[in-house]
Amino acid sequence: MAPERKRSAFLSYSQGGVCKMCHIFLLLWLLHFSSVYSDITDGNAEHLKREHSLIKPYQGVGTSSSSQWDFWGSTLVTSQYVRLTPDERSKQGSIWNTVPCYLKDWEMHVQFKVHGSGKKNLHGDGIAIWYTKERLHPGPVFGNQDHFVGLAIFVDTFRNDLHGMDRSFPYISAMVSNGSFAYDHGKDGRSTELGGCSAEIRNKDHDTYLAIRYSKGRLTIMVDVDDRNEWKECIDIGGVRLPTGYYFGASAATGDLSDNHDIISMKMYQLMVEHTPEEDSQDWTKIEPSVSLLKSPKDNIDDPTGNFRSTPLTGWKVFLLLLCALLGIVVCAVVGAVVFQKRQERNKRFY
Ligand SMILES: [Ca+2]
Repeated sequence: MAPERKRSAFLSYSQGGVCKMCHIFLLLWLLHFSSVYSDITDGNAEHLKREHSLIKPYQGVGTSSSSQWDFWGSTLVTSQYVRLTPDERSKQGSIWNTVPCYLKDWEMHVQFKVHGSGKKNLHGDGIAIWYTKERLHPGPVFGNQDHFVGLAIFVDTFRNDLHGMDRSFPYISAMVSNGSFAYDHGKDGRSTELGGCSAEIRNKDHDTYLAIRYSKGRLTIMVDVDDRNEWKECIDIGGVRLPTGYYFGASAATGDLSDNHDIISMKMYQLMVEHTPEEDSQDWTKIEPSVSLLKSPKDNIDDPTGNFRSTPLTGWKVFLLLLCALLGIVVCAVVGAVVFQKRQERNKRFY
C-alpha cells in the first residue's frame, strides 16, 4: 500500500510536467488576463472538508450512529481500506456520505486500488463515484441504481461492447443525468458519457488516484495512475450544472468476473471561488443536473456563465490557440501581400 500523500488541490495541477518556457508564457498570459483570474483567491484556496471525507482509519464508520458514512452490501471496512467488493463473483457494495454537500465549488480526490487474480480481460466490473440526489439505492449500475439523478464517474474495468474496440479498458467516463437516462452496460455507457479516457489502473503495486473538480459549471477529471504524483487530464467539460445538497458515494460490482475494489480515501476540498450576486441569490439546491452539449467544452473562454478555465494547463492551451490564430493572421497577410504584388505586376504588363 502506498504511503499517504499530501495532495494539494491547486498545486497539483501545475505539476503536469509543463516546461519552463510554458510557465513563462503562462505567466504572461495570466498577467494579461488577471481580471479573469481574480475570482481565484490563491494557490492555497483549498480546504479539506472532514464531514465529506473518508480517511484512514475510518473512525466509527459502520459502528457509530454518528458516523458520516454508511455502507451497504459486500462492503468491508478495515483500518487500511474500504473494500467495496472482494475478488468474488456477483458481489455489490457501496459506501455513502450521510451529510449532503452544500459546497458550490469542490474537488474530490479518490485514492483507490483495483486488484485481483483475474488475468488480462478476465476481471470486472469496476468502481463508480457518485454525487447524487439519493443515496444507498442498490441497483445494476456498478452496485447503484439506474436512472440516478446527479453525477457519476465510472472506472469501468470490463469491456462489454465488443464493437467498441477503439478504446482500451479500464476506461474512465463521466455521466450527468436528471433521472431520464439509463446507463447502457452493453455499450459501456458510451451513449450517455460526457467524455472519458483509458487508464491502466489495475493490479498496480501502488495506489491510484482520481480527482473530480466541479467549479463554475466546469467538470474536470484528472487521474494519477503511474505513482509519479502527477495529474493527467481525463475529462474537461464546461456547461455542467449540478445542484448543491447531493450526496457523495462510491460503489462497485462484480459479475461473472471479479476484482477487489478498494477505496483508500475520499478527500473533499472546498474551492474558494467568488460568484456573481445573481449566482449567489439563486437557490442552488433547485438546479436540475444537466449539460449544455451544444457548445464545445473547449471554447468557454468568455462564457458569461463563468465557465472559464481556472487551471493553468488550460490557460496554456488557450494561449497556444491565440498564438496559432496570430500566426495564421500573419501568414494570411504575407500571402495576401505577395498575391497583391504579383497582380499589380501582371496588370502593369497589360498597360
Ligand atoms: Ca463495462
